[in-house]
Amino acid sequence: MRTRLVPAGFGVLSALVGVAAGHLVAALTEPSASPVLAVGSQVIDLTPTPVKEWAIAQFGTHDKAILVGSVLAGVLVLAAVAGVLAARRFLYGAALLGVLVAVPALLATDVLPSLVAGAAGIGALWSLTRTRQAGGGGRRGVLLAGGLAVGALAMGGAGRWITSYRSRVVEIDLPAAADPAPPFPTGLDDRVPGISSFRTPTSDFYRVDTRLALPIVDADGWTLTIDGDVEQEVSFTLDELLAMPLVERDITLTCVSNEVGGQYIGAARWLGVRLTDLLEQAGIGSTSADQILSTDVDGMTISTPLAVATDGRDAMIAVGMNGRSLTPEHGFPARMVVPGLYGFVSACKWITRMTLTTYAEQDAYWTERDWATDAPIKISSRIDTPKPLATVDAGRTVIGGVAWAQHQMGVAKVEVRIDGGAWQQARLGPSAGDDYWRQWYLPWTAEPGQHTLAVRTVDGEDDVQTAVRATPFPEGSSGVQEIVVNVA
Ligand SMILES: Nc1nc2c(c(=O)[nH]1)N[C@H]1C(S)=C(S)[C@@H](COP(=O)(O)O)O[C@H]1N2
Ligand SMILES: [Mo]
Repeated sequence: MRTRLVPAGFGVLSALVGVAAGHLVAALTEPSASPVLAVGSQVIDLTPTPVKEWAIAQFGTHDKAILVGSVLAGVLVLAAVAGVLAARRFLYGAALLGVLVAVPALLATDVLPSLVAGAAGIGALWSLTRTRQAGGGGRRGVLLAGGLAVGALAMGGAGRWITSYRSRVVEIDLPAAADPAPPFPTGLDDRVPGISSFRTPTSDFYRVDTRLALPIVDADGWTLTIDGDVEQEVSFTLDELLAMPLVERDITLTCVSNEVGGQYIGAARWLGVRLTDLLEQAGIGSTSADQILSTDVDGMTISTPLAVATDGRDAMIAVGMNGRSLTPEHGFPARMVVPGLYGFVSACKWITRMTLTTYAEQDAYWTERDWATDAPIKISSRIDTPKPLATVDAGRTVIGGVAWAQHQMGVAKVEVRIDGGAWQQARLGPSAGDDYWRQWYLPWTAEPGQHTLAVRTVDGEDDVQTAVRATPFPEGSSGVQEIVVNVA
């Protein structure tokens, strides 16, 4: 047993040296080409939709950390086997380690990190195996192993630091809006403790995308191209976009994966160029296209129904969020925002291209995976306070939260039901427009015992939030949130 434990450890250590070296090289070139991330990205793309939904539901925003951890664990187990093999026939072990590294090389956009990972890993395995076979199992072996472990830590740490440095927030000077939003009203933030803030701070804004590493986009070299079925292909640099008249709007973004009562929703003030102003320059007067196929810096695609995006709503290519440039997480330097459509069919981050085409001709990432193509955000509402299963002091308290009916003439009413009784009308916070969510609250004299609270929205067209449950796939969840609280 012990005789195998040491070579297995050599295998694991060699793989760590390789992975760390690959990570460092990727940090300097293309961070997403780091070997473990390249495999992880492929797993994300190949995972069937129901499994993805399950993972998002189980692990929430930790889904990616868990995925990367699992890939790394798998690599290390196989690397242990490679170490044991290498102790008998070095070539076999080296070959297995080579295969482990070859897989990411085939999947990544850039093979250099994988090649370096392979060379470093096999080199480490060779030196460890040889030192032991030369009878240097004692002090020299320990020194070598220690040195390699420190080296792996240093390379991995340096890679991390370089990546975060390169994807740091870059502030661009944003011109004032030609068409500003009205002054932002004071919400209920201070009056109803525990309620979502009326405007979501960028640092708290939910993040949903398929990426494991943030892209590194150089604002100076970035362009946005409009092509496909247009009169003339046009491209804009960031400076050219900023020189156009900018609109400023308060818009609530929602993810189709948001479960009833979920957290994948955020409300911000966006600054950008009207989508129709850009499309006009390309000329779409006589186009037969029915979709805008947006492409991001790495080729991720998002489709948007052309008719919806150009129906007069405030669709834009945004360059600013909450008064600053976009952060790397939220699409720097530019992204699409379309009020009323779920993010997966509208909100392409790190956008570089809009191709006018048809759904019959070209599929986007989610369309290929059978999600809806035209997906308006369903009206819904959420209880922020009290929290599910919370224990509340008996007496006067408040039930409060947010409700949304983007682009459906907004939220007209919010109703709360306590213990299956009649729906009672909640009080509404101020309005920041129909494309923005609304805060609400209901004073409540809580009697001791267990209580069930439910909430629903009525929109400006008198449509009532349905109680019929639907899963996020394929066009968004529905149902009424119901929570249980204890009053003591
Ligand atoms: N390039 C790119 N853009 C993307 C995505 C993505 O995976 N890649 N995800 C979309 C989805 S599903 C949503 S809900 C929104 C989320 O935007 P946020 O992360 O800024 O909240 O971005 C959209 N834009
Ligand atoms: Mo989403």
